[in-house]
Amino acid sequence: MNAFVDNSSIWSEVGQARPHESAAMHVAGEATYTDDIPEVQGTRHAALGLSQKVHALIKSIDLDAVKNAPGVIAVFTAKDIPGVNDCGPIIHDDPILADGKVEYVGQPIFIVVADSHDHARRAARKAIIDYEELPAILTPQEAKQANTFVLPPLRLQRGDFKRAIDASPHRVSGELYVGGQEHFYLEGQIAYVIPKEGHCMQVLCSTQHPSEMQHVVAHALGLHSHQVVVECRRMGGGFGGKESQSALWVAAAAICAARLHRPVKLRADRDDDMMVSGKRHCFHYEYEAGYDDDGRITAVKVEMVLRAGFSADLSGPVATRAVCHLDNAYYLSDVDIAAMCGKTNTQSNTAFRGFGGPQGAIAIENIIDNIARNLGKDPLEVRKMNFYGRDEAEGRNTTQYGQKVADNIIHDLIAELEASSEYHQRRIAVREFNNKSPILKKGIAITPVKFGIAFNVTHLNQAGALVHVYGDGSVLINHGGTEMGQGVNTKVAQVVAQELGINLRHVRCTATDTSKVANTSATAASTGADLNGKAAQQAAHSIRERLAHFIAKEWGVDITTDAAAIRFADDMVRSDRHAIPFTELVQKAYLARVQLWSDGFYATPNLQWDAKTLNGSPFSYFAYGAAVSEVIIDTLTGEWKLLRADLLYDAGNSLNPAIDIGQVEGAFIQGMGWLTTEELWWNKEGKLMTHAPSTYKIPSVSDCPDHFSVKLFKNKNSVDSIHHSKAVGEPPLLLSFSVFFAIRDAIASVAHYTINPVLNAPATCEAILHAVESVRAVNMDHP
Ligand code: MTE
Ligand code: LUZ
Ligand code: MOS
Repeated sequence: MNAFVDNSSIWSEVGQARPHESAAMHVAGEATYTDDIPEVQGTRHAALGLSQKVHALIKSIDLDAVKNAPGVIAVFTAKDIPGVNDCGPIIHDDPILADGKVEYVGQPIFIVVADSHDHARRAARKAIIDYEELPAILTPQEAKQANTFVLPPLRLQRGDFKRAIDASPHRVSGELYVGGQEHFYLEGQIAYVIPKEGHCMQVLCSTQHPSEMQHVVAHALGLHSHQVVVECRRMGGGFGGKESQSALWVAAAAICAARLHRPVKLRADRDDDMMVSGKRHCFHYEYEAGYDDDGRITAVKVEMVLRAGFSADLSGPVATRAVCHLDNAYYLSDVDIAAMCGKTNTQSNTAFRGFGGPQGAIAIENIIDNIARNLGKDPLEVRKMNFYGRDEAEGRNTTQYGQKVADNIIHDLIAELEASSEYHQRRIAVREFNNKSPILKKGIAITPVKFGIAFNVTHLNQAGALVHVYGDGSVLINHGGTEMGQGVNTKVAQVVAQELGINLRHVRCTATDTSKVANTSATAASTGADLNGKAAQQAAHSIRERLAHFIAKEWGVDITTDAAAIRFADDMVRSDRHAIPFTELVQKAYLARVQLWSDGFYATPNLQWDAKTLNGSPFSYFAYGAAVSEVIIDTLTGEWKLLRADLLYDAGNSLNPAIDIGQVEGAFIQGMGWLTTEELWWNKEGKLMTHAPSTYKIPSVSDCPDHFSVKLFKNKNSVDSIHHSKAVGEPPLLLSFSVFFAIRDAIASVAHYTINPVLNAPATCEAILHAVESVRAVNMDHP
């Protein structure tokens, strides 16, 4: 292939603030989700029968009442699965249907198929199951106590923690608990499976990982991968919850379809979805850190235990990312970090926006917040002091896992935000307000983000694409990424339009389809546009090359010496002396039998990781950001409000600033929900009681602050990412730390900032009130 020709000086589809490719269809209700696909005649509907016990042996299952319920066609249990009873993504410890034993309330035991969704759901409740109950473990702390883990513990040490802590002038130690989070995608889990000739299966489903769904169905049915086609047009949100955990629903529907030779749809209603599926891991931390008089950290030890749930799922890579994000934006010289995946009798926790990164980074932010208050300093000052160095000469540029921080822009980014948000003036104003206001108290905090981009499992960093140019000049792209609202299709289409020098309106992306691009990775780790953008660019580049060679010959232009002699821009193709509309060139090329479609492939270069020693350079680059949040709390009720938020995010050369700003806003508000109002609560019997919006409170539009400023930092990715952009999907979720620490700042004002409030996440109104009262009590004891 010839050298890459950059046409960005004459054409710019990339970098434009284009609306999401489906925006008009979204608002018109025209966009097709899995449940909107017209049903094939004879379609049956499935529902899952769920465990009522948290941990028990199944003595007997009486399904007579289920079978005799109105509309019921069949009932299937584990023994009816034609292939392997497993849907685990890495370790095979995830039964599709419980076999002899249940390990959480909500675990599927059987599938009932009926003539309607309603009949299936009603029938599913009629089973009589005899259990022999076993002792259960619900919290990560209990799991650690009992020494029960789903995977071996991880430990990363650098330097000499013991020596460093002994030599530290000051120390801080304590515990922290940060709760989990329900994904609350608007579209629940769903799968629609249609049997085809030769035992083949067509699977239409809502998933971030069509290739994994293909494997799961093949294994469960004893088929080859080439007999299973998985298609996903779009999701109504995934947020990590449809990376591995769409598998159960897909497998269950496929088992029914195979056994009945009928199309079967399984659509989870909200309560079942929340009872069955895994969530963000909650974390419990024990920490000890040393620091000097200025607040510079000299030693850190953190032991994290996460609630994995009953099986491994993605807990291993989540724990690894937590370990690799404990540093956030800070250089930590001597560290001892441990992460343990506690096995609990709860839903199997999974990927959720940030994938352990937020849980790792919040631990160090909490330590820094404590250090600042202990020293009576502005936490921003302590944060800055601990940042990675600007350049290698300072010797403060290597992460605890050995990767060089080569492009550290956090100093400049924070400086810009500090100025534009008037942080210092407002911090003074907050303190003045608090002096005069006995009941309502304000708080402010500024927090940074550094987030590693790439799957931390190296081989997953690959993608493929297929680009077709049709005779009329219109372009159709199929790539391995999936659309969940994040705009990957818009961005990939912009990349292809850029490459071919044509208007975006001529380019469209199809549904993701395992029969078009094979062996794809999940759309996850924020790499969707990075990976699939590069693959599609390569495919489009091949087509452009062929067209350029063809027309150069026609025109008698020599492109072997000057690759830029043929230029693609503005729906035209030009040389110094000729011009032809792109469409006309395509027609000419077709008649001359030039191949007008191409594949493309991309594998992220320069990644290296040793999973045993937790050492290497697992990330392609780092994305940065920072946020300032100002809150007000009511010290009599614990109620609070976010008054103002100023966000600055480094999207590199943004592929689409409109979409990126939307991603930053959404991630921030989603993170704020995680750290404040969203509380998962299991009762003593181990039943999740917060399994509907009535009891589980996600943020609403009215929770957005009146003053909400979201800006992109002017930067260009120093590595050769797609058009030097940076990923945006997950990292801005960590910007919500500023809300949590602003609340903590407001609480601390009650004792004139002399006491570190004990505050876990989520900081619900109750938790805030409790923390205020505890701080007041301590203040009274030691005036
Ligand atoms: N944005 C929307 N609207 N819906 C989603 O489900 N998922 C997030 C993020 N932004 C999500 C989203 C998560 S968890 C990831 S990993 C990325 O999008 C995945 O897409 P990308 O890699 O194309 O950014
Ligand atoms: N690693 C990662 C992963 O960093 N993010 C992910 O989403 C992921 N998923 C599966 C395996 N490793
Ligand atoms: Mo996102 S948690 O990597 O799907």
